[in-house]
Amino acid sequence: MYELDKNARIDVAAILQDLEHYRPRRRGWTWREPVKELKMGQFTYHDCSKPLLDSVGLPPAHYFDDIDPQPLPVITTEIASGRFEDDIRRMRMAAHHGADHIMVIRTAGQSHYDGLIEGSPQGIGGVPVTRKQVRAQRKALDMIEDEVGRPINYHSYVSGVAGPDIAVMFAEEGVNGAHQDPQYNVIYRNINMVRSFVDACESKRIMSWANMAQIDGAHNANATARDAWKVMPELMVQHAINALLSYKVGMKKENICLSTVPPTATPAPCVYMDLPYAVALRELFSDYRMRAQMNTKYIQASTREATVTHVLNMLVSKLTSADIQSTITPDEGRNVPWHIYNIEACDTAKQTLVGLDGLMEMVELKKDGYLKEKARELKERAVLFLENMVELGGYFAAVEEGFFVDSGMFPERNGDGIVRKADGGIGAGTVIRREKDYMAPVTAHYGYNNVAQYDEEAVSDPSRLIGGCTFEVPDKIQFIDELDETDNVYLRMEEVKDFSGPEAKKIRPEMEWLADGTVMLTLFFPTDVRHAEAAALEVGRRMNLMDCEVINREIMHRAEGTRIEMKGKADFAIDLSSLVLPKEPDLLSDDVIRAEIERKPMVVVAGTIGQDEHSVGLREIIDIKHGGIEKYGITVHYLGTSVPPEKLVNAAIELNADAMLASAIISHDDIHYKNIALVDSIAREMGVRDRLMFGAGGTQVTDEGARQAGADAGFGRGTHGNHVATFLVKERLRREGKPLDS
Ligand code: Z98
Repeated sequence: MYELDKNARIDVAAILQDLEHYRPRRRGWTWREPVKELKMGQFTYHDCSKPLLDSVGLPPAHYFDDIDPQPLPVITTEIASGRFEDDIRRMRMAAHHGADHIMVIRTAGQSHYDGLIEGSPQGIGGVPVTRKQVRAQRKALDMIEDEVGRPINYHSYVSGVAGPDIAVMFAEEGVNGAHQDPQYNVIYRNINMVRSFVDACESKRIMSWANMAQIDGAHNANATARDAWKVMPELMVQHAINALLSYKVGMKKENICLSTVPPTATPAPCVYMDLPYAVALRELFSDYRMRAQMNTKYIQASTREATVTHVLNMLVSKLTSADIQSTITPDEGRNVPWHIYNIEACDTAKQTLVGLDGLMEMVELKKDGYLKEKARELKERAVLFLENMVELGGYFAAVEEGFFVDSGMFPERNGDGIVRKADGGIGAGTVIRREKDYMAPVTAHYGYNNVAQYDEEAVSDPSRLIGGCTFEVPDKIQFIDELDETDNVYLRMEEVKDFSGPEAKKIRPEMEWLADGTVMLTLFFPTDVRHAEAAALEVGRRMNLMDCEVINREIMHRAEGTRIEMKGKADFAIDLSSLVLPKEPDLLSDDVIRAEIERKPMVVVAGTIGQDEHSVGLREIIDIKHGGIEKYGITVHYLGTSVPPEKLVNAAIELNADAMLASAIISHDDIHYKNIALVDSIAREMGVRDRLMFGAGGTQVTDEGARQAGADAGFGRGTHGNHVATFLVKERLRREGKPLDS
C-alpha cells in the first residue's frame, strides 16, 4: 500500500491505483480542538487550537523555536485549477500551512447539468466534480491529515439541477461540507424555484444523514449587488430562509453555517460599516455558525491590497466571531489560477488570527451608542423586508417581483432586483406529485416513501427492503473510471510524466498546472501605465517567454513610473541531475551557540588586514545590531582597518584570545590571500597557531581559497554572524576533541 513519505512529493499515480475499492474512513464535519492556555515555545496562547504534527510555520518562526500555533477557526482554502491531479499537490501544501477546509470549485456550468458526470475531464474555472475526482482527493486528504495530525474537511457544492444526486454521491464518498441554498439556484443560476426548493429538502436530508456542514449562498448577493453594502437587510433574510428551512428539514443547528462577508471595502470606512452588520448578524443568528469569507466584490489584481482587505475582514471576525475563516486570493482577477497565493492567504489568516490572539480579553465592543443603534437599525430593516415578503405572498412571489439583489438599501428600492418566474427557469415543470404507491427504499429520504405496505419495520429503516442502500452497503456503488478516451487524467499525466511524482527527473516552473512553464515577473518602468505595459510585453518577448500577459499594473505616479506584474511561459525543462547544489551553510542554532559560549567564554581579535580600509563587512559580522557574533556573548577586540598581519597575531597573544578574524576585501594581485597566508605564517613562527583559531573573510574570499592560504575557514559574500559563530564553536570543540557532528 502506498504511504506518504514526508520528504518526497506525493505520488498522484499511486493515489489513483485501486480507487474502485477505496472507502472514506469517516463522514461528517470536524471542528478544531480548542486548547486553553496553550503553551508553545516561550508564549501562552488564549484562543488557539491543538497544534499540528508537521507543518510549515510563518517566516519568522525560526526565531521562536519553530513553533506554529494554530488559531481556533477552521481555515478554508479554495482549490480548483481545472486538473484535480494538480490540486492534490496543492492540498498537501495548503494543509501544511494550516488549511483544514478544502473547497473544490466546480467547473463553469456544472450547475446546469441534470445529473452526475463521471471520469476525470479537465475543467475551466474549476474542476468537473465527479465521483472519481472526489474519491481520489478524499483518499489523498486522508493521508495528508495523518501527516499533519488534524482532520481535513473536504467540501464542494450541492447546488444546481443535480443537487440531490450530488448530495448522495458526497454522502457516499465522505465529503464533509457543502454549499446548499436553493436561493442560489434561483437567483444566480436561473434554476426553477419550485424544483430548487424541493431538491433542497432532499439534499439537506442527505447532508444531515452524513453530518455534513452546510454553507449558504448569501455572500453571492454581496458579490452581485451594485453596491455590496446596500443588501445588508436582504442578506439577513436570505440567511434566515435557508437556515430555518435546513433546521426544519432536520439539520443540526451546529452544522448550519451562515456565509457572511463584510459588506464593504476600503476606501470606504469599512470597519465602521461592516462591524455593526457583523454584530447584528451574530445577535440574530446566535444558534448558528459563522463562516466568514472575505469580500471579493471589490478585489483588484493587487495581492497587497487583497491582503489588507483580508486582514481588515479578519479584524471584524475577531471582534465578533468566525467558526470558519475563509481565504480567497485575487488570482482570479489576475488570471493566475489559485496556487502559491492560496498558501499565502492561509498564512495571512494564520498570522492575523494568531497575532490577534486574546484580543477580546482586553477589549470590549460598546453596548451603547453608534454600534448598538446601527446594528438595531439593520435588524429592523431585515424584519421589515421579511414582513413585506410575507405580505406579498411569500418568497416565490417576492422573487417574481424582483425583491432580491435590488440596489436600494431596504426599504428604499431601485426596481433593479433580479426577477425570476415561479414557472420559469431551468427544470421548470419537472416537479410532479408523488403517486400514492410511490416507493423509495432508501436512507435519508425527504417526505413519504410508502414502505409500510411491504414491511412495517421498514418505515424507520426503508433500505432494509433491499438489504441496505449504497449508504449502508458501499459495494453497491457503481464506480465508473473513465468515459472519455480523449479527456482523462491518465492522458494528462502521460504528457507530463517526466515531471511528475517522487521520482521526477525534470522540472519546470509552474503556476497553474504541473510543468506548465509559467513564470511571473515583477517589473518597474519609469513611464506611464500604457507604455509600461507595452514595454513589459516586449521584455517578455526578448526573454523568449511565450503567451505573455500583464496581470497587474499599479501606478506609482502617472508619469514617473508603473509597477507591472506579468506572466509568461518558458518552454525549457531543467534536468534535476544537472543542477549544482552549493554546500549547505553550516549553522548551529542560536541557543546552542549561546550555551557553548556560556560554558566557556571566548575572546576574539578582529581587523581588516593589510592596507585595506574596508570596515563594513567585518562590522556586520561583529556588531550585535546586525546579528553579529557579539550577540552570543563572544568578547570581540576590534583592531580597526589596515591592521598589519603581525599586529593581529600580537594582539591575539596579548589579549589571550581564542581566535583571530581577518577581513580582506581588496583582491588585486591576490593580496587578500597573501595577507591571510602572512597571518598564518607569523602565528606559526611565534608558536601560537595551534592555540589560535583563524577565520578569514571578504567578498572575494572563498572557504577553499582561505584554507589553502592557511586559515581554518573562509567566509565569502552573504556571510552572517551566525555562520562565523558556528565555525568558532565547532572548531573549538573539534580542537578539544569533542566534535559536534561526529
Ligand atoms: C464560495 N467563494 O464558495 P456553481 N452554491 C453556492 C455558492 O456560493 C457557489 C456555488 C454553489 C465562493 C465561491 N460560490 C463562489 C451557495 C459558489 C457554486 O457550480 O458555480 O453554480 O456552484 O463561497
